[in-house]
Amino acid sequence: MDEPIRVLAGTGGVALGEARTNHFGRRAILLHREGNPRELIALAETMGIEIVDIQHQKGKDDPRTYFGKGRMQDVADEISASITGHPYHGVDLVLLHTNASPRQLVGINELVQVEVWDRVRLLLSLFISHANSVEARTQVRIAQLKADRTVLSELVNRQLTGERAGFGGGGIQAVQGVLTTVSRELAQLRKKQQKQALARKERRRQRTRGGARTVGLAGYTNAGKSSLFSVLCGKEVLIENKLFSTLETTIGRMEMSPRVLLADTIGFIDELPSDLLDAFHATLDESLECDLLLILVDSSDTISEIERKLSTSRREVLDRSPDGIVPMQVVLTKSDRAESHENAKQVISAMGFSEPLIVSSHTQEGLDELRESMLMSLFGPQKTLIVSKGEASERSAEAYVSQIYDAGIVTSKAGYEITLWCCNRELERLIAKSGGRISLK
Ligand SMILES: Nc1nc2c(ncn2[C@@H]2O[C@H](COP(=O)(O)OP(=O)(O)OP(=O)(O)O)[C@@H](O)[C@H]2O)c(=O)[nH]1
Ligand SMILES: [Mg+2]
Repeated sequence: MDEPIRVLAGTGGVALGEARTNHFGRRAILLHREGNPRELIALAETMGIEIVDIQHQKGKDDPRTYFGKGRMQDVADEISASITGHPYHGVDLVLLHTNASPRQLVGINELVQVEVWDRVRLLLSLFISHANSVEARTQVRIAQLKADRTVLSELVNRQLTGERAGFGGGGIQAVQGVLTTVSRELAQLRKKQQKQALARKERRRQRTRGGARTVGLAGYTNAGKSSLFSVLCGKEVLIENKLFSTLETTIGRMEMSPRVLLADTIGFIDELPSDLLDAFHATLDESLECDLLLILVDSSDTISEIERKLSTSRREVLDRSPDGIVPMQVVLTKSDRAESHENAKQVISAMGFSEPLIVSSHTQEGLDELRESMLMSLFGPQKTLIVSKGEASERSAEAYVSQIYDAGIVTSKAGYEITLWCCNRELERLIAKSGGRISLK
């Protein structure tokens, strides 16, 4: 494949140097108008970016420069005049607490002359630095190129309307050339993504052929999905106190219940443009197309955060489940960090969910109840089967016992009485094929 094109969405141009993937230690100023910028600050901190100043302006967005032009010029002057010792010294990034239009990104960049990221560009850069598998990189690159294309089109537009002088030596042709290359790379990446999605589908078909059931773990980013996955499956996955540590789906078998598959996946976040989330649809679908969906909520969050994050998770799940709704169960995680769960329970029930389960992956509190509730939802109540000894000439009872072990999850055995979790269809098949040797107690 050709050398990847160096475009930095939001800089208002084609970046000539190395495309950066590590932003640790960068200094930024944050501009915001409405809403609470806390989540944006957490995203920047996750990447090791230091926010040296937060500026606020009331009122409506300026369609060209987000802040009013005069105020933005003041910001630009301060950045360019800053000397050693000034808080703005070394600032090479302006963050906007909004999903900005390409026009605003380019307009601000022209004034401040440093990189400009809105929420989408910040998330993209975060995804790029966390993508460490071929599939995640393909997904993120698609999202990045789509975002870059809008900025490039804005540049072409400005040059055509005479708002901006030609870019670099090549002027408009250079930018149009890059646009063509971006479109070509996007087409190649989409093909690659389709192949990856097909391979995922095939793997899923093979896994579930033997009657395995899948439980998806969904929830806001940092809710504790990977931690729960790891403790239930005994399989190591990346767990970090960072937003978007996980970018793709990992499947594991639940310990002691190999017929239950768990799917850990990328988390949700508010106001993620659907274009961006669409880039992850193959990986997300793998965990959302399941028999039971656990929606994880961090119980150590404030009540209003719990409500906001749960409603975002629900909306994203429903938007992505056009073929009908999978049973959902809310799970309050990190119970060791919350003093009381009563208010959280009330909010969750007011949102129409059934009583949440409460767990801690760290102390293991509530895990047995969670496993039991998952099995109940997947297979219905446990059943007890009796294997008759039969005549001496007949097949040994042990052979039937072993068939029962293959068909479900056995929880106890007393002589030839066996109690297990097993779906009704499988149970009926087992009994019908046993010629009267297996019966329900
Ligand atoms: N105290 C406590 N911390 C927990 C628990 N479960 C998870 N954490 C912490 O919460 C942070 C996020 O956990 P992850 O399991 O990576 O969360 P995630 O939902 O997979 O996050 P992303 O993949 O980034 O969306 C980590 O620092 C975990 O150690 C828990 O039961 N108790
Ligand atoms: Mg994770």
